[in-house]
Amino acid sequence: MASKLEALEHWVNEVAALTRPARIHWCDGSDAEYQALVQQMLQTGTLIELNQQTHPGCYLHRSNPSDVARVEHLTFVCHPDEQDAGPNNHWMAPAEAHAKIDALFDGCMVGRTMYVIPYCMGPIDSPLARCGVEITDSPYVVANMRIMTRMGAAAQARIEREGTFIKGLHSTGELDPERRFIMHFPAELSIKSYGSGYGGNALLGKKCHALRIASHQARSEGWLAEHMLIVGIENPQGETHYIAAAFPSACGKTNLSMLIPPEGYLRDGWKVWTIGDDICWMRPGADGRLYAINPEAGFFGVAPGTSGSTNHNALTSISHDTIFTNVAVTADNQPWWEGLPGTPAIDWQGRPFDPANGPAAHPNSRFTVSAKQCPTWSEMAEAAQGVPISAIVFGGRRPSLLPLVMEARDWTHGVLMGAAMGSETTAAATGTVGVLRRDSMAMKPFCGYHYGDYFAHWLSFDQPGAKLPKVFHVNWFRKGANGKFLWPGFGDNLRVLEWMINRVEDRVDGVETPIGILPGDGELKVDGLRLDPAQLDALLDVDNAGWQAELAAIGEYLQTFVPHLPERLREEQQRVARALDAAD
Ligand code: GTP
Ligand code: SPV
Ligand code: MN
Repeated sequence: MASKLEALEHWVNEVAALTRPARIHWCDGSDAEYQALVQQMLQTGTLIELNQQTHPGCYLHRSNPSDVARVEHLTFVCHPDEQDAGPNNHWMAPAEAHAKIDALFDGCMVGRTMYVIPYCMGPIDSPLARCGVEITDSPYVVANMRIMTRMGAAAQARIEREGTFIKGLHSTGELDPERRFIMHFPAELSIKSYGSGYGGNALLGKKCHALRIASHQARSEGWLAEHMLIVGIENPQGETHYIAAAFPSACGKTNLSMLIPPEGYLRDGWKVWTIGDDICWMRPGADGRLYAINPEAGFFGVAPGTSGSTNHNALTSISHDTIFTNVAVTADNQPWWEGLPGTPAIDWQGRPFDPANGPAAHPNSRFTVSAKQCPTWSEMAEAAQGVPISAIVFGGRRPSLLPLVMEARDWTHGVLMGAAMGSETTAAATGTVGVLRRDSMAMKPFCGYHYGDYFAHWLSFDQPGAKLPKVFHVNWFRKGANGKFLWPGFGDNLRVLEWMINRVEDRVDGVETPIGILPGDGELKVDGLRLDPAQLDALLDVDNAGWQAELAAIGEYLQTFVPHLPERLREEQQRVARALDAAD
């Protein structure tokens, strides 16, 4: 009988014939392989050694200055049916896309090594996990994939058993922005990425596979592939609730997933357990609850703003065996970014630091680190069946209007809250920063199919026997008249999570408003916080006129997904709009 690896071998040969590498290396995922790659990259200058006394096993990579973030305008979903991709994606016909990108791949690996990376997204023995193989000519990608996924022999063995895998082909090419494409072929279960070596453009297991292709598969198979962190909150009684939260890129997922409880909470015995910081795959279990896994094995986290006071757990995680990308360095060769003490000597481009050149670290500079290095990493991240989700949280950067927290009255209202999400753009993608845009479920750059169908898929989980999580919306970023954030954020966000858990457990009532249920008087624990009562009022204020305008804008936005927009969502938007009018 032909080996199930035959399909893989056949594809590798096909790619080699097109790209013509000098040699082919099949990655086994071993420590020795990783060390050899690091040594090779140190020799070629792809990696720079950082201070090994203070940061053992830590290295710096400086990417091409034109290649520092995801490129949404060059990212395509190439489904045979243009309608399937929806207005939320750039679309190209598959034949045209293949022709365009294969012309770039033609001979692109001459003189280079072609790496074959078998990987598994999710615990290797999990029925929710899925495998893929990335072919790349970038040793930096191999090293990052080793940290970010379960990569190597075990994944290859699962592929050999199952015979199915996502095909991802990547080359850094010439790093020419004019010769750069990130293409997805959901009907062929394949990805082709050319001309970028950066994060979500190049580590194909992450956004390309685990979100764009996986969301497509999830729709037809009855599960959800989401841009969400997963965190466990253990109360002093030892009960743990798992929460999944979708915030757009650079809006606080990594921070919330490993938060450190405020002092009083620590004293009382609250604990935080990190399952994932970016991606969540979930499906209904036999008991009707949603069960979630983190398909990743590492964190590709935003460096700037990460400090001992904001995210001590991240700082501890990245004190050793970490790859830094586009950060600055100090005079004694330690990694540095805005928010850390000390001063930068060399900026992210390798120039002596000069404030006239902008920030020392690139605003989208990142660290790549194994999740196991996080002090709050949970063994449950390896659980094959995943963890049961008690609450789903949506949120974004909203300087005004959106309250600190609100709860959806039911699943349909929750789906509307997710669909209506808006956030100011960040440095995680190229383009203008700080403009408000709709980013439904934080999936605007990542949903691999029509948003209208995606909303319908979300609604479809509301079935007899389903024990769905409660849905909430948060906003850590509301500003006061002085332009400063009203809410301290970070560790203190646990106060908001506690209120959610109290709602899940039916221990507090909340207050009904037209936009949802808000914390009632005294329900949000703010003791020990320097927050004057007016500030708390401002955080929880519901501005009726502002919300009427918001609902009208949401209505217009939803209209862009007609005829795929589910009628139930349209009716829900109208229900909330009417409730606001009645309260006027
Ligand atoms: P991606 O990896 O791009 O998906 O981002 P993310 O959602 O994981 O965002 P991350 O946690 O890395 O936070 C991004 C930025 O927001 C950092 O500079 C943080 O310091 C800042 N941030 C995170 N949480 C809070 C918060 O509660 N309040 C405030 N004011 N800033 C926050
Ligand atoms: C994001 O932009 O949401 C990230 C970074 O998590 S990247 O891997 O580049 O997508
Ligand atoms: Mn992300």
